[in-house]
This record gives sequence, C-alpha cells and structure tokens, in this order.
Amino acid sequence: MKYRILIGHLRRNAPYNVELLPPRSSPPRAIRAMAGVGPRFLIQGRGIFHKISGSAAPREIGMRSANVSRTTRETEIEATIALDGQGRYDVATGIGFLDHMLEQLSRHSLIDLTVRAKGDLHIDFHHTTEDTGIVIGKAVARALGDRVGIRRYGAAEIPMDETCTRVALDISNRPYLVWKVAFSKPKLGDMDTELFKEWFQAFAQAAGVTLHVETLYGENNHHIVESCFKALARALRQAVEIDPRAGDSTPSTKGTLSGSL
Ligand SMILES: [Mn+2]
Repeated sequence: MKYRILIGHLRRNAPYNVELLPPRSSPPRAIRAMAGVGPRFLIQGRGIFHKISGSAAPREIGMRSANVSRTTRETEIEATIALDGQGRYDVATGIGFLDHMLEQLSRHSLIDLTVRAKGDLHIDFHHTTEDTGIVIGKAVARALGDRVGIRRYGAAEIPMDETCTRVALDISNRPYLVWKVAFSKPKLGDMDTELFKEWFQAFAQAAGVTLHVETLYGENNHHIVESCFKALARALRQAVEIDPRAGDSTPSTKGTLSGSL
C-alpha cells in the first residue's frame, strides 16, 4: 500500500495530524494509536511541519515502541512501552508502592507502559526495584532508536501539597544521575526509601539519560517520592517528543546521540 503521511503538531487533543493520500484506507494501527484516532482516522492537516513518504510502515512514527525482557537469578521482568501513547498502563511488579509510582510515570508522561515483574521479594525489594528501572530504561532507549528529531531536553517542577521536586534531564546517551532527595524515614510501607535512588540510577543508566532530581522542599515521604516520579514523567514527556521544527536532524552539534560519546 502506498501512502503519504504528513505529521504536524495539533494543539488540541491529538498530538499529531495524520493525513493519508491515496488510497484513503485505514492507516497502520501504530499510526492510528499515535494519532490518538480511531478507524475514522482522517484529520485534515493544518500546521503541518513534517512529512514522511514511503510505502512501508514508517519507522519514524509507527515504531517508537519497544518490548524488553530480562531474566536473571534474581528477577524476571518484561516491559512494553509506547512513547507516543496516551498514558495507559498495566503494571504488576509485586510491590504495591512501586506499581503506584510506575503508574504515575506512565500517566503523566503519556507513555504507555506495561510491566510484569517476578522478583525475589522474599529477600527484599532491592533487586526487583533496581531491575525494573533497568528494563524500563532499556525499553525507552530502544524505542528512541537513533534519537533523531527529538526535543532531547526536558524539565519540570512538580508540587505535591507541601513538597516540590524539580527534574531536569537530557536524553544525551550520557547516563548520569544527580540525586538530591532526602527522606526523613527509612521505610515507606514495606519499601526502603533508599531504593528509590536505585530505581532512578538504574533507569538513567539504561535509558542513556542525564537525570537530575532535586526535592526543593518537602516533609511527607510519600509526597517526596511521588513528586520525583511525576516530575520525571513530565520532563520525559517533553524530551522524547518529536520536535516538528527539527525534521530529521539530531539535536546535537556532534551529529549523533546514538553511538559512543
Ligand atoms: Mn500517591
């Protein structure tokens, strides 16, 4: 099937305009999902900035998703993500609080996220928490592919009642975590609060992201953690987005964000 797809930024509901020129048959499912439209898919293009022509499923937009599995003696984890999703999630790690956080990550980044984890929770939550960060990070890296056309940077300050957390990140392929988050209690439910740094560290490493997280002020430990995940979500949402002005260029004067550094 031959078609031409024009993608532009739509300021209202759907993130992209998709217009198929002839034949006006149903577009590939991935494109429909990305455009946030159903079978009646045709949206007339307005403010079209970016054009992809081709006769096959266009990798640039259709395939910004990934599935990653990882099995060790400690954990067995599978994650599926779609960067251009709608914040739909289905998360089961065996750790209730971690599920709650990953659901926030999906909801506020609009990244669709499915996670299944079976870990050695009879020991403690360490391996499952850390390895979940690795697998989700890997999935993000894989879905980003060569990172062409993305905004690359993202930042967010998220308040939650008395707490405020700032995240600044660079999808740089230079993994680095700055973690300025202090907890007043060692436990949150059954979970050690020190494990959250492990999750962010694992995610930053696996995703290839320079990630700065700082809680500016706050008291409630639940709010502190949750604001970290929500701020990550918002910053990530900006950074992974396709920049309609960037076209097919890589946002680096080096010319690459994908190879060695
Ligand atoms: Mn909560």
